Amino acid sequence: MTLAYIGLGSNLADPQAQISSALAKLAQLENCQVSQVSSLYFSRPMGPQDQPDYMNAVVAIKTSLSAIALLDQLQHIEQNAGRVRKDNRWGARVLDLDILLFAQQVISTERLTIPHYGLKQREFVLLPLAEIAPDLILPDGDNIQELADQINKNGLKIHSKLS
Ligand code: ROI
Repeated sequence: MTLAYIGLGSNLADPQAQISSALAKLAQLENCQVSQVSSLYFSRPMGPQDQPDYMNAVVAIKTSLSAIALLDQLQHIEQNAGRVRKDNRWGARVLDLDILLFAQQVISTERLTIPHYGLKQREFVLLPLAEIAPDLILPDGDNIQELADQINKNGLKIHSKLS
């Protein structure tokens, strides 16, 4: 089994409901077991500011899937939530599910960049990740808690517990 971390984000169509429902779907995936869930956070949009605030969370899963098979499953969940993948790379979205880390693997292909390219620059990823995995060390040797302590929180706040 591989320990992987997944980032969840939404700023459209009832973000809190989107994230809880995505979590339920993750828990139902075959070959996946959700082992830890962060709090649900409010965050300011990164990118264009003329979009609603986001809700973000991070979960740890144990899976026997390969990284690419996991990505297929996550994209399936996104599509069922009504996510349209088009030219809105920095725009509002109903649901975003990103593989942040896949054990200590480093993957760089057309479909996958792991660790996630924005991990170290995004307070809405680092803080929830440090909440559930403070001792985590990235493949490049950086310590999650230290990165989380150093980043500008940009108004990030805990909204509620997820479970
Ligand atoms: N901003 C925040 N706060 N949270 C996100 O999940 C998020 N996702 C994105 C972009 C548009 C970069 N901004 C975000 O994809």
